[in-house]
Amino acid sequence: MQYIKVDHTGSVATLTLDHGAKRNALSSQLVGEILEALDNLRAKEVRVVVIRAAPGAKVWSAGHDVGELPEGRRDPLGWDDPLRHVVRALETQPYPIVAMVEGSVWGGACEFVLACDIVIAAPEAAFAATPAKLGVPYNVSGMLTFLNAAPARVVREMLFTAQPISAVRACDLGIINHVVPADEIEAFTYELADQIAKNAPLSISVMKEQLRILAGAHPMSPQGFERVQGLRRQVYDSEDYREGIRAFKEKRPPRFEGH
Ligand code: YXS
Repeated sequence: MQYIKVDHTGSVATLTLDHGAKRNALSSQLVGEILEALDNLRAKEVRVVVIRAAPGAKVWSAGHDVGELPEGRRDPLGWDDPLRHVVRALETQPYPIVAMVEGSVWGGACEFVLACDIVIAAPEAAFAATPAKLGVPYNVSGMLTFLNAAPARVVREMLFTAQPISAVRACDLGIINHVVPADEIEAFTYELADQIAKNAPLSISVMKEQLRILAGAHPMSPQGFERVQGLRRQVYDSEDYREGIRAFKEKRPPRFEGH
């Protein structure tokens, strides 16, 4: 494993995102390593997995690897996109996943964190949902992840402003579970993980799956889905989408024209 570290003591395991040079961007390689690690841990009858960045990281994850986004004419967040794979994997593991967040969380990494079962953050952490900053049309199941984690009005503010919200505000709103000082967050996180690990794993894994199924039980008519997909295609076929990607790569502010 080049971009993550896996530690496993007893029935609690830890995945540490460790690609600081790219701010733990969710590249296909980093995501592939996470998926492989989660599969291996399932076989080892782990009962809780903690996902964190390297101690003291200023950036937990910079989100989707922008370099791997298509430059137009293709859905950037289709079923087989790495971000979609890892969100589905987090939601379907038969054990709780606890995100321990130090540092800032950007774009698709916000969804990654919100797809975890429990989120514990240091006060300095912040969460920025940034599709609008790049001109990306977020996808339907991804929007549902946000709507299942936060009040719709807050989701709108996060998505429309693309500005970070603090861990304290996210906790006040019930979007994350706890804010714990950085020098106490490890002890707090593993004490909570141990509490989970002592309980009945079968009961917990079935309740997790029940909650996943219920959270996804939002009727959307075939016409509604097709309309959404048609609208999203207008976005990823737009000049603004291409400009957003180009501006990121050229390290300059984008100039969006609305088409
Ligand atoms: O220039 P080098 O080669 O050293 O690489 C730089 C950055 O290009 C790279 N990097 C990334 N590469 C690919 N994808 C990324 N998301 C990404 N973020 C960063 O990492 C190296 C160090 O970055 P640098 O110098 O900017 O670090 P910093 O400490 O000054 O600033 C850290 C950040 C996170 C504030 C800054 O890197 C940043 O704003 N990154 C982009 C955050 C973002 O907008 N993420 C959304 C990605 S798109 C996504 O998640 C979804 C598709 S969506 O848009 O729908 O939400």
